[in-house]
Amino acid sequence: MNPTITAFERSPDRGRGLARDMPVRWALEEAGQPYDVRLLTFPEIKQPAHRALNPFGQIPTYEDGGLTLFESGAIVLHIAERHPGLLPADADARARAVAWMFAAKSTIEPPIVERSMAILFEADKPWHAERLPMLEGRVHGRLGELSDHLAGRDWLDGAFSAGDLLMVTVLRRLNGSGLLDAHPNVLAYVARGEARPAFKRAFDAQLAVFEAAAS
Ligand code: GTB
Repeated sequence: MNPTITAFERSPDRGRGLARDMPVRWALEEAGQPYDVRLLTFPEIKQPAHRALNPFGQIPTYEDGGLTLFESGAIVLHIAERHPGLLPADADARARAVAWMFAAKSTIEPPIVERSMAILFEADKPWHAERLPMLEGRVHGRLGELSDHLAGRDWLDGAFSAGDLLMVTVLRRLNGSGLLDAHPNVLAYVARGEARPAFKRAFDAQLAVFEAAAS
């Protein structure tokens, strides 16, 4: 039996691959692991049946045999631990790759999400125009540090790993914002991630879902 993941029937990102089923799909594609997808509406993810899988009523979830997981980072780690190619064999290198997974989700993602939330939900507030440059300054701060680290490197630590997969996924939220343009190392890094055949397969799969719902 294939593992089953959940995703939005009609993603609010309109097929741009920004919802959090994307890193899970990408990891499964890198692993060469076929998977099934259960598509859900927004009301359905708030029903008890889905909350039994994810208490927060969110996608993605992952079910494989008796195991149910939520949190995209934990799901990617689980896939990476069970398939070759996403974590190094050497124990120290593996620990560093996991550190980069945490860095993506807990150091880089928060300022990016805070900026997105401000644009989505606070644009009508009188203080929005004053607050936005501060939020963008925080994003630039992290991107600058990441850019320094990426100088002369293709990936965060040696070969492509689950750390890169999560980092590229998080950074893609800035596509189209113009913020990455000031950080050419980061821009090139995201493009390297997006050029991977497994990324393209995952992207096409989620886009096909959105197109089917829109037609
Ligand atoms: N920490 C969790 C994880 O990483 O799995 C967060 C999961 C999450 O935020 N899921 C969202 C969800 O289910 C869908 S992806 N939300 C419903 C809810 O919380 O009630 C979120 C998303 C959608 C669109 C964009 N975008 O357009 O950029 C980005 C992210």
